[in-house]
Amino acid sequence: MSLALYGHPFSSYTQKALIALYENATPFEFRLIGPDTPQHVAAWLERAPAGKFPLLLDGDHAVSETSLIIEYLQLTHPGPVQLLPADPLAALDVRFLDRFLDLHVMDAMQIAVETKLGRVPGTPEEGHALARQRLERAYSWLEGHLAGKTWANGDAFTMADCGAAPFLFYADWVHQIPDAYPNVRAYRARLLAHPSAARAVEEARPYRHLFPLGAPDRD
Ligand SMILES: N[C@@H](CCC(=O)N[C@@H](CS)C(=O)NCC(=O)O)C(=O)O
Repeated sequence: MSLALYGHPFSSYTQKALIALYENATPFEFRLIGPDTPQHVAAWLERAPAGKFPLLLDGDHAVSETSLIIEYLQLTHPGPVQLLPADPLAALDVRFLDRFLDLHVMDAMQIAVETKLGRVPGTPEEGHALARQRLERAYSWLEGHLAGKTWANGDAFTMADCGAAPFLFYADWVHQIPDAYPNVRAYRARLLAHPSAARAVEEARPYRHLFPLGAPDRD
């Protein structure tokens, strides 16, 4: 079946799915969700249970939630790069890291964005302060965890790294990773130099001005 991904290049979750697709050179059609493509918006909304993107369409079968999209791709369109280890316990470690990065890096970063956009209660200053506090805690844990590792789970690039690239990319814009966390800084730099992640982040460059807190002039 042919694959289509509905999303937007600027969206960190879209980038997470794109990185998985690029990593295995999986053929797919990208269907941009935007004002110029109402047909894609309609097709996506019809199938997205919570109105979130990205959404993967495999023929008539729709898959939401990026972690599940990546797991689905591995099951149905496996490539040379195994984004989840075959060993179930090792796969659990990757799923934990994927959750940690999503819930404690991405969600923390989003607090600053959501308060700035007025989508949740609180002032932008309060939101930014809370985001910084939570990101500091996440960076601190990651600093110890990443010691001696190339990627989040060790030597192999996994599903956790697909999310880590866009999440740490934007998190650093909200709360710049302090010098006290050299492992996290080096990991972010390695991610941004990794071809699949570099491609996804580069494709978002034309949209950076949309970042509501103002886009810092750094990658
Ligand atoms: N847990 C979801 C999160 C998806 C998500 O929040 N996507 C954002 C774009 S980055 C979105 O759809 N935002 C639109 C909205 O919340 O209205 C996943 O992993 O796919």
